[in-house]
Amino acid sequence: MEAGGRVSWMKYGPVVSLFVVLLAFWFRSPQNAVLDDRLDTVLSSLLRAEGKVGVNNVARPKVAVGFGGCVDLIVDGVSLLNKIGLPPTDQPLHHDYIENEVQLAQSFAYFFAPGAAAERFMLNDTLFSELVEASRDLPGNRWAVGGNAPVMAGRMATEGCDLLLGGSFSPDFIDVLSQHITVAGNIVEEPDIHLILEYPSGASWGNYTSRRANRYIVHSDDHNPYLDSMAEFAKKLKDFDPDLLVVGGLQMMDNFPFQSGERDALLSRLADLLSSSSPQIGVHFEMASFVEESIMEDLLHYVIPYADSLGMNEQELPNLLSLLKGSNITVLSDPNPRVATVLDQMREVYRIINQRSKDASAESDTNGAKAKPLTRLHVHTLAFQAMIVTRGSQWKNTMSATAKASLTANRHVCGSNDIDPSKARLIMDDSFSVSRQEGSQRIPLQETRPVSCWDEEDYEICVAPVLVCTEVYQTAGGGDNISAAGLVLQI
Ligand SMILES: *[C@@H]1O[C@H](CO)[C@@H](O)[C@H](O)[C@H]1NC(C)=O
Ligand SMILES: *[C@@H]1O[C@H](CO)[C@@H](O)[C@H](O)[C@H]1NC(C)=O
Ligand SMILES: *[C@@H]1O[C@H](CO)[C@@H](O)[C@H](O)[C@H]1NC(C)=O
Ligand SMILES: CC(=O)N[C@H]1CO[C@H](CO)[C@@H](O)[C@@H]1O
Repeated sequence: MEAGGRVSWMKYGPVVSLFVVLLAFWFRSPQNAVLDDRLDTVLSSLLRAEGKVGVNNVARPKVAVGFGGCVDLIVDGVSLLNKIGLPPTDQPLHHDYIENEVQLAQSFAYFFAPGAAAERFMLNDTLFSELVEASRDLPGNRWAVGGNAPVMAGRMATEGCDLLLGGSFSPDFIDVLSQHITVAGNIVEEPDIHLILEYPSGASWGNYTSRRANRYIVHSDDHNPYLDSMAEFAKKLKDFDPDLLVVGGLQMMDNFPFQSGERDALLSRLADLLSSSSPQIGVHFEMASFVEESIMEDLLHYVIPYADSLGMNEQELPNLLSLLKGSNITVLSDPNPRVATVLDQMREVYRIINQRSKDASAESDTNGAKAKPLTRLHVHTLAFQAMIVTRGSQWKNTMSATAKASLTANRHVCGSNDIDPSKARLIMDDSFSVSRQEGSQRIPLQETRPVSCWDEEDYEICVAPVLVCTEVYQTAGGGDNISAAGLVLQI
């Protein structure tokens, strides 16, 4: 009986397979098939848009990037908290900096549930060391080169640029950097470590479930807050003669216990460096998670006036705007904002900064330091990339740069250069409104031309959907990779 049974199965095998295949087709809803086709078309169209222009590989563009860097220790956030036996708190709370375990639990819970990116200084060395020790032998942990400046430099080196990187690193750290990166700074024995608590979408910690994948970062730096590579960097800058100067990593100064007047002096030196660079050299400033109001005020005074270009995420944009409008900083904003909301905020930031720059030039044309107009604003969100670029400014290829930024978002988060459409999802709507103002135009998302660009006032706006990665490898460093990838096509 048994043998006969097997024979008949073998005989009917092909028929059964065919039946299974048909069944699969039957169950694959037409809606899913349409979605898959749509995703494939968006992907191939984005790749085409990205490939329209290349980086000049013969005369490699030269980019100087500061400041600092660290070694990232990347772990699963919930596993780490469980390992150190930190119970979920019933009180999610915002803290400017972290002093003890209870504050860590409250602060983590505050950002974990909405899935918002956050980064906090840990004032308690003992607790920080304990967390690092616990992370060292946590299964699945990873070490990586971290910090805004090294990550942006790394991405730009990969894309075909030569780099001058301002930071004080250990010899081991320098060894793993690309050969196209020259370091300007001091040699230090122990690099600063940043602890990256990653979590996927839908992760749970106690009663909390994360609404999207993201990370919570804690650091307790000794070197980075002092921008101690700045003097070396400034010295080498002239000979290096860059096409673009990029500044990031200043959030390491946020809530750091400086002596009085110390931070001011550092930022004032940075302002001198930026304002004394040749006006033809574009300056890009990459924002980050700032919570200390006074340092944000300092940025408005010492850094932003000398930047031609700004890069930031959906949390940092409303924070900056709120401050520009004279209100308090915003600690937590919608992690999945609509296109119209983001564009309105971008227009306002662009308008206010340019107004301030005009006012400043009118006032102080006698004594040196000229404020520059803002000519480029790039906002990266989970669902889409958006750029505002002044018409006739030095920034080229905005459409392709927006496409490249969007593709880089998927590549980084999925951890693979080749984009697999089966691990991607479009979460941007089928069409978006260009503003929240009533009667605003709606722009349909066209699969064959996914990057929408149009003119307004004195600038062009481009918006590209992101093929959101569904199998997250890493979110930390995403903004830096994305911003850097967008910049390389625009120099
Ligand atoms: C989790 O939720 C339950 C029921 O809503 C509640 O009794 C409990 O106190 C909560 N625990 C925490 C840690 O918030
Ligand atoms: C710092 O952390 C350690 C270890 O968690 C803790 O014992 C100590 O009380 C903390 N210090 C402060 C000032 O909270
Ligand atoms: C805004 O900041 C001021 C000064 O730090 C503070 O007193 C006030 O409570 C804050 N307002 C809000 C709404 O957070
Ligand atoms: C996907 C991707 O390219 N991610 C990169 C982001 O930047 C760091 C530093 O340059 C790289 O190591 C990652 O591979």
